[in-house]
Amino acid sequence: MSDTRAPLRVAMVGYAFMGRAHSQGWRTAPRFFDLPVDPEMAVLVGRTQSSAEEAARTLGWAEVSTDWREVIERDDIDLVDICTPGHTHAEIAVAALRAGKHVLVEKPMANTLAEAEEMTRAAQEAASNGVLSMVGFTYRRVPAVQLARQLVAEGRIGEVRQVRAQYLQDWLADADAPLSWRLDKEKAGSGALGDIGAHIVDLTHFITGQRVTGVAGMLDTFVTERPVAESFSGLHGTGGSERGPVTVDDAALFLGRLSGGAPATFEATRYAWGRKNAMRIEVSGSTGSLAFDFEEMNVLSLFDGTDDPRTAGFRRILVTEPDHPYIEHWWPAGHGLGYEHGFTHQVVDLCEAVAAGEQPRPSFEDGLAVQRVLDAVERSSADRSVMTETGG
Ligand code: SOE
Repeated sequence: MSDTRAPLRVAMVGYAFMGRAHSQGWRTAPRFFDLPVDPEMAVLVGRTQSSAEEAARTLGWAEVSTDWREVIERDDIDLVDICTPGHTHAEIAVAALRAGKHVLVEKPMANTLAEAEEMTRAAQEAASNGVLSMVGFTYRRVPAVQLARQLVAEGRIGEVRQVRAQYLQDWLADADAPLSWRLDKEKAGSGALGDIGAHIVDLTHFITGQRVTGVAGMLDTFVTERPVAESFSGLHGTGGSERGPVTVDDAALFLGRLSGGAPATFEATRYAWGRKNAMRIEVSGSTGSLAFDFEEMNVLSLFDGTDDPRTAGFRRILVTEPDHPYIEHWWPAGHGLGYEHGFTHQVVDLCEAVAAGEQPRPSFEDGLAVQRVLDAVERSSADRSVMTETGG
């Protein structure tokens, strides 16, 4: 039977860690979900022809190019997926939107607030011509996170009183872990703040349905020089004797106030020995609490404060039932999902939005809301006056 669905011809720029994760999403989504469009992994764009060709072969892209400007002008491309370091996001995204291509951009959407504002303006203009855009905050697409949002919206924990959000990793805890673009302010914009702090800000916005309206922040850099990388892949590499400067924060801690009035605490660090990808959020409400930790990503914990105190306790919900978000398309209950599934769900949701001509979320406006928080944390940290001296 012939496929009557419209093709969605994708060009992806970048093919390192995030590019591999996005490729997995594009390949897998049509195999497990009944998509309303037919995504085609058309062109992979990289800086070097031979490396791009090798990546395209491994990841399953039909063609390669070393010129994103030429690719975004092509009539046979519908969507541009941007998986490059942050300093290139704004230029590629704005140009692609103006060329009439839908855009998916990795988080954080930009390196600066000004870039994020420019991107949002371009997205709003493009939307009036039916051109859509989305930011890749993939953790929104973890089933347990979706369930948390549903339960908060249904009032299962009452009014949101407090949020505790942490993102703890340890891939930089070793002072000899080598430099990469993620440690270079020119390329990454910021360190733990934008790389992983952005995720917990977005998650707080998503789960509570509220925005962070004010912050008091502290940024710290513990290791100011590191070995220059001789080889690097994903988050790890080897360095030689030459050392270079680290120009971003290693840890970002901040207090926030949510639009509904609740206080929130945030901690993003790549220095928490033993914590590999502990993205945690706990929301305490007026009648109960919810807790999530990505290191146990198939679980959501719910405490109902109205339960009989003799038997009350955190209920450990295994979010693998067919009734849970996205799960009916996967494995039988208890078989569980992993990191890559968020990227597949992202493709599913994006394809559905494109087919319906509806704004996908997180929109560039949602990404801008996160960027405003990151920017405010940087300003707050630079302004030491937010610290009240103890005299001790
Ligand atoms: C590195 O800290 C990183 O790869 C982030 O950049 C990703 O967004 C996160 O999903 C995993 O950790």
